[in-house]
Amino acid sequence: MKVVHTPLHALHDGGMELHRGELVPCFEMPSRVDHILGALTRDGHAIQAPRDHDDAILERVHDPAYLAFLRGAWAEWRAEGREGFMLAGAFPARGLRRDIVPTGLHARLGYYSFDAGSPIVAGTWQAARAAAHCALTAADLVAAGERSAYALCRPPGHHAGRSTMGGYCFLNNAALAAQRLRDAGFARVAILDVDYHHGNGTQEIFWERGDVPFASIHGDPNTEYPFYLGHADERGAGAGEGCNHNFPLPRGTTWPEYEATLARALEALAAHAPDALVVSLGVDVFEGDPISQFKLAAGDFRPLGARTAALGLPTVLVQEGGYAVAEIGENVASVLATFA
Ligand code: Q9C
Ligand code: ZN
Repeated sequence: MKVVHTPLHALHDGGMELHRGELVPCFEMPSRVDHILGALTRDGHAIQAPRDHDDAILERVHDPAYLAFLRGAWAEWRAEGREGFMLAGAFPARGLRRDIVPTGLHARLGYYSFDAGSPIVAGTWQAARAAAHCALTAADLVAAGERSAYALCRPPGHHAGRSTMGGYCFLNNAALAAQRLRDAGFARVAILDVDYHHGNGTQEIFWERGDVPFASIHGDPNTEYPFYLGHADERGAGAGEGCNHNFPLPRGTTWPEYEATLARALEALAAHAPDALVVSLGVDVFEGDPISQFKLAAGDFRPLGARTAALGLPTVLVQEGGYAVAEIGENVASVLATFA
């Protein structure tokens, strides 16, 4: 399978995140990519660089003012004499105004964030932009006739909404890939999100659209991040009514339960008769993941991939989470092997 990768991801190295009341080193770290690249190179996949895209293409999915904020945030931070990393500390929750985009930098940081776990550093914009280019390039490869392609995206993307960052995500790589496939002529593009965490950003972006059905299998938001979206009763609205499919599962879920749910998710997507598929491939469902609570074994990633590949659709796989760094390469390689 063709793999799209660039070393520019390493420009984003977040530093610290607020994790349950404690500042800890970021789980989402550059070495994740080294392990994935190592395993995929060993397996003989062809690695290629992304094509550079104009920033205007990002506006197919994201709010221009949000993009301008991300692009300039670090320079503004430095102009205030600050260093280190940017983390939001206040958010426009219930009872507070969201109709005014504030002028101050820290006010805007909170306005555009939904958590305090996604630091912005000097290279964040460049890295996020490069990750988006990986996803767009993988979509272009599939549009040009490849059966499948894999975008080694970092930072990840599925928590990023139209104008919201969070969950280590800034630009929604999977949403950009899906939109790119739509723009290339695929009439309906399904998105399957198997990351442990609900793909709240992707759901939000396509909520009112009938052309990009979305299914997500994830930890129950009652106890699992991102907490405030991802329940089974969220079905989409307007033209997208009935096109959103959430499958929350309890902590401790193992393969038999997961497999049955995956079958239901794939069936739900197939009912929309999609012409192409985007997979938000988080491997944080692995039992050794340090921040997630499902119990899939390393050997479960092959059948996970095989069931998904059996849909028989042109497929773009986009890397999302996975924080058991030593095992992440093997787990991703197992999924990709089934698409070959
Ligand atoms: N600060 C993805 O897997 N952090 N994002 C939870 C610890 C957020 C995971 C609390 C986890 C986000 C792409
Ligand atoms: Zn995740």
